[in-house]
Amino acid sequence: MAIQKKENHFYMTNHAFVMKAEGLKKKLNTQTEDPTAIVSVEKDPNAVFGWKAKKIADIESLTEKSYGKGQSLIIDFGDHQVGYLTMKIRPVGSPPDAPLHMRVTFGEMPLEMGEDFSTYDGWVSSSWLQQETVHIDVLPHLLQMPRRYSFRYLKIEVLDTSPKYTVAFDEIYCETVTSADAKKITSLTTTDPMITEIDRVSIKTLQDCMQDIFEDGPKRDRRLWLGDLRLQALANYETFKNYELVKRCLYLFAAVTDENGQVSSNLFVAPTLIPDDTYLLDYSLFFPVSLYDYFVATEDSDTVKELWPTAYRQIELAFKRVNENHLMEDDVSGAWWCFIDWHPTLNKQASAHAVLIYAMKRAAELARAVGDDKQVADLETKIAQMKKAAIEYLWDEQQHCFISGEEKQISWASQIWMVLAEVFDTEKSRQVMKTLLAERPEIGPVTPYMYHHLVDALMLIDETTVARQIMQEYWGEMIEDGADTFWEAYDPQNKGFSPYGNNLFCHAWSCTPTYFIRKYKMD
Ligand code: RAM
Repeated sequence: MAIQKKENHFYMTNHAFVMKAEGLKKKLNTQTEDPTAIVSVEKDPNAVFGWKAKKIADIESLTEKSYGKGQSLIIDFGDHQVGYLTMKIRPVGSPPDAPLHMRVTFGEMPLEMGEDFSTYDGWVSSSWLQQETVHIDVLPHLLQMPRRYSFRYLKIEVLDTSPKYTVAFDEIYCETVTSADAKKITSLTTTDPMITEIDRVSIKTLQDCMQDIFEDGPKRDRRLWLGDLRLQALANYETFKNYELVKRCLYLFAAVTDENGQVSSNLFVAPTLIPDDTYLLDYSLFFPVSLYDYFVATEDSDTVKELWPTAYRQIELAFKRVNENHLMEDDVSGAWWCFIDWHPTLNKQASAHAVLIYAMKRAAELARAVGDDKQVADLETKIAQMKKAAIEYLWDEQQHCFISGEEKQISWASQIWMVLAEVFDTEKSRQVMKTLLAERPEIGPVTPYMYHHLVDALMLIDETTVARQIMQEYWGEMIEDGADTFWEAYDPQNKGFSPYGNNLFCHAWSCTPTYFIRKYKMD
């Protein structure tokens, strides 16, 4: 993937859309969460990330002990939290004759409590690691940390006090924030404990990512990405039903496009609304798809009417890559042109071709809703042409699978997306999935994002039992491996895999089992 710094990144702002999005911003729900235990962490070769936590004392004993130079403690909040931390710190001994100097580390998993952050050498910035050092001049002190953290564990290291005093912690709590309303969740009827647990963890994942916008991850990037938004919105319709938040995010994307009208793959919302200079073909196409899903969930035709031109434009722009044979052109420049999944050697041509068909189908429904018959007809012609091209150029009858790119790569992603695009009828698609699951090509899914599409494809062809089994195995294994919210990346064949050299745990795009469980009454 080539990450380029662009000197001139032009974009256009539709101020009316910005205002509309701002008008939909709501006060976040807050709650105070107390820690549950004092723990220690130790290396464990059997743990996915090499570390495990062990309770060493009840939280009630917190106030009994005081800490001096070189001493530390680890607090467990018992579950994943997103919010602001407060600590009541009291000096013990002589009057403090020097400031308190301490380091505070927040971690979603035990490994972040065990490993030394200074050794981090992944390619995303180390500034995302949640660690601060603070000096406190006057004690006792109520420390209210100004930044928002995403964590379950908290490590406090006393770097120095003075030989004459130590410090004790009388109270530690987290003020959590979310735009999700837990009261909206209805209970499941299942007696299957695994389904109940997968549903609960999915909802918690979604809840912790629902802030002013649908964030991709509450620890990093804390940003609105279209691919993530699409899946979060689907899970949200079945759970929290916060339709306004989806609407807000759709307006935000439509408000800032490049000079051609393309929506960015992701947005910054502070200090002001700014589109990132990364444009991805599939993510832009998920704008019409997300608008369609929103329409199905809400029947809000006013929003569809207003955002339809932006939605249609994404289809038009994607066509710049479609050649005279109605085939999506591959990109051989090495640029990051399309996402699909984080597999490092995945060829994206076939998947991109299929995503465009998938998006056009939804766009045709939107065109129908806004009453534009010409666009409906045009889209339907293009869908038919591209389906034909998929079979002609990307289908290998002998190997019974779709191929992609110059090297005719066979991947899970290509088969899954072609099934989702309904290039074949249900029966033939079923055969494609059967071959896929029997042959298990090497270029497999590496994130819950791709697993979502695998389960989705199986549901589409009514392979409910297999879909349920894969969902249970994949997300269930993550729970067994210690997930209290679902993670950004998880490859059961290569546990601990991370596209960045370090892992981001709680992550939006992994929250969709609750969507499947509730939408398809999998309980
Ligand atoms: C990651 C983000 C996001 C995803 C993109 C493609 O960095 O966390 O979830 O949509 O990449």
